[in-house]
Amino acid sequence: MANPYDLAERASVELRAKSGVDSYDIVIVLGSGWREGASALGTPTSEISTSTLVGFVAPTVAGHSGQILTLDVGGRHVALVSGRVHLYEGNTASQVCHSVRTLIAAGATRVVLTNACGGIDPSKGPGTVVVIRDHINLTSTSPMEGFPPPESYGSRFVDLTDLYSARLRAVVHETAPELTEGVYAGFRGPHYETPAEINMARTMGASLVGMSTVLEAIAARHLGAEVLGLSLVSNFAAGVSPGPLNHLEVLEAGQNAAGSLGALLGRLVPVL
Ligand code: 8IG
Repeated sequence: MANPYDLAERASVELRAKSGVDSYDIVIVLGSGWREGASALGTPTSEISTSTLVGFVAPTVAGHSGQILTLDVGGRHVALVSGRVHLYEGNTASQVCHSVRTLIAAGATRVVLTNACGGIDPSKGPGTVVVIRDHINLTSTSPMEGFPPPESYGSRFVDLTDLYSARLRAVVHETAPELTEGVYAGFRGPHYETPAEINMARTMGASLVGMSTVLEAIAARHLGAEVLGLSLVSNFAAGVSPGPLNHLEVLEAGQNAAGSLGALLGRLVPVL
């Protein structure tokens, strides 16, 4: 097993050489549903396949290689990561966090994690975007398990009291006052939850459930970045609405929301 911090450092050197951008400002990890809308941010100055960078594993979604798109948005150097990888694909926590660590090593100080998720709160139905206020990590793992971080990267331990940056959340609420906040429960998946598990998550204070984001958020905070989490509710979680979950509905919610997600990112990026 390679040291994940060294791997990210090496990948960042490769990325900067290929993109010609010496220091990034913002990285946006695109969850399902968010990729289509992201074209609203402008035309990329480079598109790099993650298969050409050290340490990246390929997403298992058929026909999609991972990509890092570089864009200039109002003078900010922005990286869009498409083709996120998950624990449920058989990856380690370090592999899941490699893109975030690589972009932070390449200078990014703000990390925007987007996802599609299930909604526990009946007032936040499919199509609603929610700002993540906090999370509950139910994956039973941590991206910081294993190798101790290099000394320059700070402690082996990290305080998560302000994991989802209060500053960035305030900026979002100023720019997009229609958005509410919620607590995201991160499960391993890939099965959806039982109604009893959704009851558990609700009782614990969660209003959103998903299979991504929590590990990347921890890894980013550990490396000193500010974290913003944006969830697109794509379905009601198990037991919240009477019927079963339908994967087609999930995909449809993403397609229907694409335009508004892109517009939202376009408003937010210049002020983050
Ligand atoms: I989209 O209902 C989407 N992702 N765990 N539960 C979990 N992940 C999800 C769900 C859901 N919907």
